[in-house]
Amino acid sequence: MKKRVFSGIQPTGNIHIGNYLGAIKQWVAMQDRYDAIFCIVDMHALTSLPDPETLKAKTRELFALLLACGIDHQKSAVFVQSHVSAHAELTWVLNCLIPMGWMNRMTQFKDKSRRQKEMANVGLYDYPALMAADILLYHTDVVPVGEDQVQHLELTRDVVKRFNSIYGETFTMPEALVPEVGARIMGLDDPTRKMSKSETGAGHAINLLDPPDAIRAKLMRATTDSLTEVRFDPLRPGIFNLLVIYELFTGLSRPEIEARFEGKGYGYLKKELAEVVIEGLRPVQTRYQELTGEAGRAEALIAQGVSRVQPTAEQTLAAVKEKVGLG
Ligand code: ATP
Ligand code: LTN
Repeated sequence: MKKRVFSGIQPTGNIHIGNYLGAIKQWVAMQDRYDAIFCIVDMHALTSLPDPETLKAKTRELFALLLACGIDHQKSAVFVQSHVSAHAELTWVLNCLIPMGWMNRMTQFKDKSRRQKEMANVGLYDYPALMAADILLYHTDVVPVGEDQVQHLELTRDVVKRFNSIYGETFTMPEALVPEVGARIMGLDDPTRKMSKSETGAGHAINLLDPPDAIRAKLMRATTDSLTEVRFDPLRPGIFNLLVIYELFTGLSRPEIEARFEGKGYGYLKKELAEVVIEGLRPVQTRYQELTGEAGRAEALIAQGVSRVQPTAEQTLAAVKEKVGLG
């Protein structure tokens, strides 16, 4: 039997090459070896109270983009979190089991709530419990995530230990899988901060649906330094980031890349990189147009995704309710 992989992505903002290189590409590569489920976590996105129309539109856009990036609907299940109500229901049970002390340690909540103070919502605080429910409903073995999510995975593992020790063996113990290269693509305007969907600066991120001219313009403006040598040097974050993007799009080795740019300036690298990124994204953009161009096609695939995962989610939830005495 293949191991179960589960991961999630929020339908907020525009999907960028950081999401693609750091997450989606890994997911695509995993679908043959694993029994994979990918979830568009719209209930997690609700914690930032997006405009309702935008949330709905972004959920559909992201669904089509995941398929356009190469997630194969025949091999993997892709679905929308809020379409399976077991996620919310299991979250409540987990809420009653998770000590506040565990939640109070979550650095993502501390970071995200700092600016909002008392106005930070309870959903944002409870975000890790919903994430644990996502993972545990499907008996997940492996969870591919970025470094920033490892603490949430640790909490999920603690929940498994606690639940299983109180109520008997119920949940599968999941493991995080953090990619090495590309774990963190940095912002083009500020290479000391990770490329992020919630940063809105025009030159910050390359989005998967950006037209070629926008990609060229953003890369030409990317922040570098005042040196000239093109080398993989982590102490020069701007040029390092551009080289990592080049590496991930071309699959070339670092010595090969350094040899290719020997004696050439930053401008040359940026021009070459723009063409590599444009060519790399072209098939994704073409498939996206095909999928969304046909009325009703994406909606039908969304419904199919739900029907594939719902039975497992409901079975797990029923077992949990039985164990804790609900019903
Ligand atoms: P935000 O920064 O607005 O919270 P995000 O861009 O981090 O959003 P998520 O939906 O939180 O996006 O993450 C989706 C996936 O993309 C996760 O697996 C995450 O680790 C990965 N990811 C996000 N940003 C980057 C990045 N800059 N480099 C590599 N991977 C990233
Ligand atoms: N919190 C994650 C998204 C997410 C997720 C999950 C990832 C929600 N539920 C379950 C893996 C498994 C993020 O912000 N990247």
